[in-house]
Amino acid sequence: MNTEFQLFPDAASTTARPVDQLYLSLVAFSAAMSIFVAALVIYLAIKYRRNNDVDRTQRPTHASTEITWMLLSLPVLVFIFIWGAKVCFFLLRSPDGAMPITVVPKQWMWKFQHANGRREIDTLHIPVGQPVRLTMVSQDVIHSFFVPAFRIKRDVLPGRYTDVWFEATEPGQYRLYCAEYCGTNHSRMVGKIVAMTPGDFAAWLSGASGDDEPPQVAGEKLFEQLQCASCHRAGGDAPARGPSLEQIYQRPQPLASGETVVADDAYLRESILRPAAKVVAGYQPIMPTYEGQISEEGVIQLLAYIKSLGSVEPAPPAAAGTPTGEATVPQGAGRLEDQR
Ligand SMILES: [Cu+2]
Repeated sequence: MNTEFQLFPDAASTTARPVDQLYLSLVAFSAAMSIFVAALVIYLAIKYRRNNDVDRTQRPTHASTEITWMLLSLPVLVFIFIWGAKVCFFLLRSPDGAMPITVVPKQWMWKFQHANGRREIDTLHIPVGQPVRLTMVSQDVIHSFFVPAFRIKRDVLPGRYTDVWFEATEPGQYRLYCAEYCGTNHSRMVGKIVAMTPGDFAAWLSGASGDDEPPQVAGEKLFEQLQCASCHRAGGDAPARGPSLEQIYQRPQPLASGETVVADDAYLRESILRPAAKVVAGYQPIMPTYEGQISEEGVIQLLAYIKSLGSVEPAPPAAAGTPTGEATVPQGAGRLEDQR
């Protein structure tokens, strides 16, 4: 972390280069255009000033001037659009196998949890050379996760999961900011990212304390404590009052409304907090709401437990030969482990 003045922040992630190239090219292009237009204005103003003896008979029409400008600028702007879209998709799509970390900020701190349960506040340790994917949801108002050295910024919203990924390239410490005004101490909602070599990171991660339960273990306890199993038990003799949660993750669910919804994080979260919103076909809307009774971290733990009960992988793109929408081989328990 460099405290002296820098025109540009460090460039310490794989996203920094493409973002900088695009940004600096746009700045250079805009500067060149501004200088060109300004120079033209000055030149023509002097040349065609009143009483100057010049040929004024060849006046271009407005239409021809505008069509020329459009034809000249169109390819340039389309080129910039395609370039920008490429960088945008690169930033939005996290690579497979990215290391999962959950982020639940609140006024005014950043709370992180690693897949093995290790928790941190306002400091996030990560390995260099490995993509990291943050799943984020706010406990209160809108915050924004901003690491200038990585050139990433993503809003963190209450009530909705957002994610962001990055891959650090240089060990070191980098500033983390909240980039959305979130109340009195917003300006103090800062932290740091500590990028470590993979060896150092593995050693650091294994230093989890006794309180740092893996989310799926904490989730299973919460599941029992809230007595979810009394309706959502697997098997059993009497017909269950709620659908079984075995291998439910990413499985298409037929709804009472006739629609079908994939049981992803957003759907499972909604079904815990607002069970009546999307009731599975064949069941009564009798589940009570858990809104206000479970924290966002609790919901994430429950989701981790539900995922550990197995999942169906989302259907691969059509090119893979599997018809879209058809579920593929269920993954055994421990999907979280697989992702590590
Ligand atoms: Cu904030």
